[in-house]
Amino acid sequence: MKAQIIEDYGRRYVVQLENGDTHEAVTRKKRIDFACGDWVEVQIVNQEQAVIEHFFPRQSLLFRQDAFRTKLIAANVTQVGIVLSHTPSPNPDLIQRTLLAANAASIQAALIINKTDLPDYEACFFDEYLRHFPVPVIAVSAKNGDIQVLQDWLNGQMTILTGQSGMGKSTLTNALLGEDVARTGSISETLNAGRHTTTHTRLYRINPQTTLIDSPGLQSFGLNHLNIGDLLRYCPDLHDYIGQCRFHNCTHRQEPHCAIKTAVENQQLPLFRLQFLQSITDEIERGSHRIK
Ligand SMILES: Nc1nc2c(ncn2[C@@H]2O[C@H](COP(=O)(O)OP(=O)(O)O)[C@@H](O)[C@H]2O)c(=O)[nH]1
Ligand SMILES: [Mg+2]
Ligand SMILES: [Zn+2]
Repeated sequence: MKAQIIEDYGRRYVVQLENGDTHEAVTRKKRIDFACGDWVEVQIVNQEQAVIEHFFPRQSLLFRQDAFRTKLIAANVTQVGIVLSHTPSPNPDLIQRTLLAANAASIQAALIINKTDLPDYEACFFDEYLRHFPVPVIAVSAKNGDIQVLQDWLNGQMTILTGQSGMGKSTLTNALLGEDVARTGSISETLNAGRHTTTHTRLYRINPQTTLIDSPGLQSFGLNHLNIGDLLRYCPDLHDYIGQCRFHNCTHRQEPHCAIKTAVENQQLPLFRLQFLQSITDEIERGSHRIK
């Protein structure tokens, strides 16, 4: 029987059949290459349980990979919404990694600034930063129900909300669904950080054409699966520099005739993009040495 994975707990899943029934599901032989959003073939065990046999071809796959393992984030999504807020403050490295991974997976992205009800919410975002990326920037307040712009962006799409814990992904999910289904957590003010409350990835249907996936907070986003020579292709703002460095696998550090460094020197490109490229290039290099 065909079903969709609507909850992913790592090794256990919840699947939904086409008639709407849900079952807890496990895989055979400890397979973990399934993700929330996957369409799968299942064998029904009883009213509560099922076994996942295999997945059907995917429209997209968002995943991350550090030196040790690959983690599937979601399958078949058409959009990634990166949720940011004033408190906790956003991590620019994580944002850039998520944007790059989304591009590498041919998934469109937007930056969603939540908590616009907070005073001086704009203060933590340097304008230059938000304006730099050629993606929509959507400002909302889950608390005030000021979410119309986000609703419009989501409509007809299958979207995953990602980002650090405490940004308001689950509160937005509840606001969009009009009911409290996703668990949310309050911010620890002394630590200036959100507590982990969403422990697994879960898919919700907003209307028959619109699907939303809420995910646990991300702290890191490994990009070890990518090739250094492909990185610029996955950054629309850097397309002009493809093939412009002298070395195809330029690490944008010591090499002569580095187009990225020159662009930064000439103030055509912000320094944070060079630093970002250097850091992921180093990381991918370290990963490749380890495997060889
Ligand atoms: N002021 C304000 N607080 C919000 C807003 N959205 C979420 N929060 C709070 O931020 C905290 C973390 O929210 P949560 O949805 O659990 O974040 P998640 O970890 O990204 O899912 C909770 O205390 C929420 O009440 C908002 O629009 N405005
Ligand atoms: Mg959450
Ligand atoms: Zn270079």
